[in-house]
Amino acid sequence: MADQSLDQLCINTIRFLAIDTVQRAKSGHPGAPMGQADMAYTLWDRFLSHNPADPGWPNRDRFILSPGHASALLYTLLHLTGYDLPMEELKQFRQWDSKTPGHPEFGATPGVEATTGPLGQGFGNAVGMALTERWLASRFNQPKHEIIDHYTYAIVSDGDLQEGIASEAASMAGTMGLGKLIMLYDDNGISIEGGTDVTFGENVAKRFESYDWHVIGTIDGTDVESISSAITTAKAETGKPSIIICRTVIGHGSPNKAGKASAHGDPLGDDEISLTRENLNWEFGESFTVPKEAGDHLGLAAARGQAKQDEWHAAFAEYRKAFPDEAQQLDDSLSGKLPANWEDGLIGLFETADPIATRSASGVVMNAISKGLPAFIGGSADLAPSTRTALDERGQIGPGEFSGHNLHFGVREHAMGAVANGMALHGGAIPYTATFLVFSDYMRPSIRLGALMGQQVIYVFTHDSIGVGEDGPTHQPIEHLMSLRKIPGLVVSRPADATETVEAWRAAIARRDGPTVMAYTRQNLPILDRSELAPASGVLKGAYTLWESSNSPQVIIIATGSEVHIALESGKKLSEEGIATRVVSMPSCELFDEQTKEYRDQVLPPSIRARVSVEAGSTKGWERYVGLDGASVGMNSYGASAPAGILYEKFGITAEKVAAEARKLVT
Ligand SMILES: Cc1ncc(C[n+]2csc(CCOP(=O)(O)OP(=O)(O)O)c2C)c(N)n1
Ligand SMILES: [Mg+2]
Repeated sequence: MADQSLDQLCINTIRFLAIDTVQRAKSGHPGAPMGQADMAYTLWDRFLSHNPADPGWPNRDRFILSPGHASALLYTLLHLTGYDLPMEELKQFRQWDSKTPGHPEFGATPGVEATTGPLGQGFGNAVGMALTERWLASRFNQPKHEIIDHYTYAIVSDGDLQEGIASEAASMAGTMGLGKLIMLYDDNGISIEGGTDVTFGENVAKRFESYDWHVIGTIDGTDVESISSAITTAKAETGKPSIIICRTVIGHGSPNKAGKASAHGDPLGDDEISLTRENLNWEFGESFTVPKEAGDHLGLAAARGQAKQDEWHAAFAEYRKAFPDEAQQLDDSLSGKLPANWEDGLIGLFETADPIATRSASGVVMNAISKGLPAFIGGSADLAPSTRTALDERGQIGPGEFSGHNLHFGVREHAMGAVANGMALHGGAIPYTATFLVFSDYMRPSIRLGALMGQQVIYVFTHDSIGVGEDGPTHQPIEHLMSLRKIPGLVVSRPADATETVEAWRAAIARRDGPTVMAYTRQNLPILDRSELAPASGVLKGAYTLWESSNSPQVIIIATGSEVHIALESGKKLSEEGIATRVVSMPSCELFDEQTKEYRDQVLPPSIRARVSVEAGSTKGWERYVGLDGASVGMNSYGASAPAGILYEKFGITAEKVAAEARKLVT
């Protein structure tokens, strides 16, 4: 009995701290934390293996709060269990420079495992984390040495489950049998517009059963013992992911707002807080009160976590004795250190002169990288034969089988993006994804979050222009390159041939603190003859002078990817006509923008204003490099279904057109 009342005291401590946090900020979401407090407390108090003193400890359980609007709950838990998040930070909720932003942000707060807020993304991240745990476990664990062995827990909400991305990720997780993934569904029947019954009448239990999940509940989401035994049951099922359907009440305890949408996104207000205190027999009139017994009890997490971590370190020391090479490899993967020789396989590739599509060149490079970089893992959304992203000799990952390196995301681009973010966040993996560039739209929200979180995910996008040809405008990207370039923190790379592809990969792997988009052609491209052109290492600087007829050019042609060949042809034509021309290959605007002004001015001297860009995509944005006096050749309409060569002719992306634009600028 005594313990039960201590549980209640702790739960109400969490509940009221979250209420006060939102009230002080005069903005935020109290209702979800109030309803989720019981299940979050039970999970954190009785199950979650974590160390507040070392939030990055590799074998900790992961906890994702997918409805990020409930952030006040997470901050409260972090504060009370002893993370470096003082009460002062709760009082600075949502304020400038605080560690308590409106929605949880990875990197801003110790213990926040993922940036959440866009509903459904956290669900996908959790799947990626659980998958990575299984992958590392199956590669590194040895009999009697379960060195990687943790759970991934998530709270998910009505909104999360309504988002399609959750269905994609759930289907994948169920098929793969991610038995150590456990989700608690905050089934409160309320979202912003009111009762979910107006739009969400499905049977969630049956839905998840059909995904081959282990479904528990509906249980009373306010009953500690029910929640506790449900989590125990979930842990016992090792072959399937579990979802525990927890019936809760949004705004739990508030006499006038409980169960109503009005509890979702507004502070309760002082009067309602008083009524809630009365209603829940909360005897403390001061806001931000932590009763000593509750603080002491929740604070036990610190010693418990440290003991867990110490135990793990001791086990890892034993493992290291028995398996020194594996231990080193695991250490390197988890710490994000690239093996010393990872680039060895890149030497001497593509000495042949046969034309090759950059997608195919990329496939060769990826296989070379894979040999020296065991953390490299990924797959495509059912397009590996087209995107050339299979890692030969690296084995498959599939239902119940996690030791290979080739993932099969299925035709699920959006979940692919979120799962890959989760993999990168987990640590120990450098994930890549793949599909056609035009379908980057289907994963854009996750790409944006990958960039916001500064995660190293490499997005391979092939079929990168109207060069796709006969498949027609549905498959021909137009605005995609330019719109991806507008995502802050994302590097877009579009190499011109096989040799630039090698360097583009080198840059993407070296970029440990952010994602990279790789845009590759379907069609073959000649290999640029480096005996007469500048070396491909210029790619590492984003843009470089590939060729020029004179070192005081009258006109500069800037091109990316497949259009570099067109630029070279027109440059040579112009120089034969007596117009001194420079051709700049610019595979990555972002990497170029990071260079010194001196270098940038060397490649694009400010005094030379006759500039033409050529890229088979939207021209809007090229003004940045060609200036107001320049011209751009590209695509500002949809393409068409026809052979690629015909399309380039018909849409005027030709050496003649580029030369004509250049002539206009210099005469
Ligand atoms: C992708 C996305 N769309 C819309 C929103 C805005 N939004 C925030 S919470 C929410 C729904 C709230 O319902 P639920 O998930 O059940 O949370 P509860 O109200 O129960 O706390 C919406 C639409 C969002 N955060 N993400
Ligand atoms: Mg809800």
